[in-house]
Amino acid sequence: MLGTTRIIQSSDKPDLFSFKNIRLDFPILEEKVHGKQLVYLDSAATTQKPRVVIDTLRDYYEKCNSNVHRAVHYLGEKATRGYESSRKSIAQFINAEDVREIVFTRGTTESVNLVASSYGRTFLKPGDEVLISYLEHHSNIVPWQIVCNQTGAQLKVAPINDQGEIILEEFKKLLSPKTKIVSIAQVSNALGTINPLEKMIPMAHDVGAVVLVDGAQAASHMSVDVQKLGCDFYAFSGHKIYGPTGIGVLYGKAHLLEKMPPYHGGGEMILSVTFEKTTYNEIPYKFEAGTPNIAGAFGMQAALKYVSGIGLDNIAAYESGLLQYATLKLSRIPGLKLIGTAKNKACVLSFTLEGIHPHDIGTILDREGVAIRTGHHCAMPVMQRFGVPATARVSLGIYNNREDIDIFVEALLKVGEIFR
Ligand code: 7TS
Repeated sequence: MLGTTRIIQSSDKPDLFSFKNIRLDFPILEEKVHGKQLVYLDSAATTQKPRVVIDTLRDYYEKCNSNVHRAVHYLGEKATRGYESSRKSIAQFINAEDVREIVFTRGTTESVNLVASSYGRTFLKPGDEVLISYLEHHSNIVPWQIVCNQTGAQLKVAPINDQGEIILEEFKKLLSPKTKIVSIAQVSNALGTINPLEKMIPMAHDVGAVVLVDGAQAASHMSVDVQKLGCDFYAFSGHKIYGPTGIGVLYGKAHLLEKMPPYHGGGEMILSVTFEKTTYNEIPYKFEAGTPNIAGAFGMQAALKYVSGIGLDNIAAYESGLLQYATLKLSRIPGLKLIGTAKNKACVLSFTLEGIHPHDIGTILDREGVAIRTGHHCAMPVMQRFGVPATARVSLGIYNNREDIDIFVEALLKVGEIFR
């Protein structure tokens, strides 16, 4: 159900979706902040939730709440059916070949840690290498540092250019038969760069490495087809795709998941337990110890249905127009420097304003009702690469429009006036 959104039909663009009414699906956008209408420009941190997701969560607790995979009673079966139906929707959403390839996690961070701990600790040995890039979020850096320390493998980092793009020749040079794992974001959260995975994944496979894609910032902005990408693992979070917090996904090719040991031990992930020997459950349950976030899985399914109803290609086209508009408006502001000007970018605008600390920008904008993020965006190496301690970051979602950008730019001009 798409709430109040509407499809407009016109002869030349038959299926173009109207984004005009989408914001009406998001109750939080009615909120006033310091007496001003909220303008939410922090969707890279977390997206707001459409009513259909909120209603699904309430319905779940009012009509369905029960534990999964264990009870024969009505509610237990209903909860299990819904939970597994969500898994199926996720498999379809990213075009996984097999529903068993979808592991529920708490989010991207847990998905990366799962692969680093389980696959990494099992298969990495001294002399092996793990390759990441300068663009990565801390959650795609630190788990690899931990596992490298534990196994004696070495962490290699592909550099980026002044536009914030991975330098492909350098990436290629760092690949060798020693490279066992390549882990790369599809979209950078700090800069918005969309990485050319269609080139990078085959290069990594050529040397025999497995590839994990951190899709945290990608899945809500573009259609994802894991079979077409050819990645071995793909991680994303429910809360960044208009779904609830505390639920996420690890996609893994079945033959890899099958040879990986469990990540957590406990209930659900076993077939039989004696003190002498435990037999593990099949994939994906082997990786889902304990009571999972059942309501989250229901909410995530609702969110995926919602964005699929709009169409990921429509979303990508709409947001690309917004990004162009915002980039043009920001380029006219004196003293403003965009950090991250890749040719291929998603809806993220990181910037500095000469002589003004990003936190001051964020605080003053907040008084105007405009929510942006300031800081290092959990991507400190990116800040170091560009020689700044922090940036101000605007990140857009499907509910944003040109008016939001106009209000933001006007508020930003006020910041300039206050400080100059
Ligand atoms: N990878 C990327 C590229 C991210 O942007 C984030 C979160 C994560 C991983 C971790 O996702 P989580 O859902 O497990 O927390 N990024 C941000 C951000 O840009 N601002 O707040 C969180």
